[in-house]
Amino acid sequence: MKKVVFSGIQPSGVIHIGNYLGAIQRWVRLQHETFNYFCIVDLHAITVRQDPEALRANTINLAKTYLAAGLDPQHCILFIQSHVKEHTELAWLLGTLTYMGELSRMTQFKDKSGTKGENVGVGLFTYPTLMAADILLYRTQLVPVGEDQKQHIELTRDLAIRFNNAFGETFVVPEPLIGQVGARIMSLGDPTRKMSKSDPRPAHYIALTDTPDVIRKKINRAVTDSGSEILYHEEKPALSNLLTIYHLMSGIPISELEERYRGVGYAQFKRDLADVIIEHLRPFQERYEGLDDAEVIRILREGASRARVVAEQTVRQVKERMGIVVE
Ligand code: ATP
Ligand code: LTN
Repeated sequence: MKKVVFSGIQPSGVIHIGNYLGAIQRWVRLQHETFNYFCIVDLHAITVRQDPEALRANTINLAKTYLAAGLDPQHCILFIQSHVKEHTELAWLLGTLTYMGELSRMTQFKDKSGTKGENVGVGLFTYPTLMAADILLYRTQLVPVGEDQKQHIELTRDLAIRFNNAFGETFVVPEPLIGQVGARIMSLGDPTRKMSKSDPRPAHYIALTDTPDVIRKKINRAVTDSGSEILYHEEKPALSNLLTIYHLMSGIPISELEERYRGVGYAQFKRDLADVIIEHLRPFQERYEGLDDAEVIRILREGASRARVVAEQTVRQVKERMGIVVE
């Protein structure tokens, strides 16, 4: 039996190489060995204010990104979270078992609520119960994500165990699947912060749809560390990040890259890195441009109808176990 995989990305902006290297590229490699659900989590995206037109466009573009990156609808159920209403329903049911203390400790909540004080949206706070619902609806065993999501998966596990203890064995307890390298690609402008879609400074990330010119400019302006050696080292966070990107886009081991660029200046290194990224993204960009909206929407509808069958069963079982009279 193939293991069940679930993962998702928010349509909250343009997809960058951090999302790709930390998540999508790994999903593509995994898809033939597992049974997969890859979701566009629009209900998570609206926990931060979205412009409606932009949200609509980002949702379709994210679906195109999944397809152009190589996710195959023959092997993956691709769908939009809001198309399967059981996600919100299970989120409510799980919310009744979640502690305020647990949610207050979530790093992402602390980061995103920042300076908003009393005016922070409730959705940002309960975000992890919706994510737990996403995962638990499908009897998911593996959740391939970047490092930043580890804490949310820990909470999902705790909720599954808590529910099972209270109401009887119902949920599968999922495991995170986080890469050794690339699980945390850093911002090009500040190597102490992760590359993020909602960063208002586009120069800090490389979008998968950036043109070769833009990629060259962004890499050229990427911050570096003091000194001139090109080494992967904790005291060189900027260079370590650029070497990681180079390695994952070219397949060349980091040690070999260090060797190759010994005594060579940053300028040459950056030129080569930009070329590697441009070449790696070229086939992706060609496929992306060739995708037809109507066909993409058809794939998403079909995905939702397949996902719904499983989601409905899970919610029914959960309600029965909790003593809710089902229709
Ligand atoms: P936002 O800025 O809107 O919060 P994001 O860029 O952090 O968005 P998400 O939609 O939250 O992206 O994440 C989608 C997937 O990409 C998740 O699996 C997440 O762990 C992964 N991911 C996000 N940023 C990075 C990064 N910098 N490096 C590696 N993986 C990442
Ligand atoms: N919170 C995740 C996106 C997400 C997700 C999920 C990832 C929502 N539901 C379920 C894996 C499994 C993020 O990347 N910000």
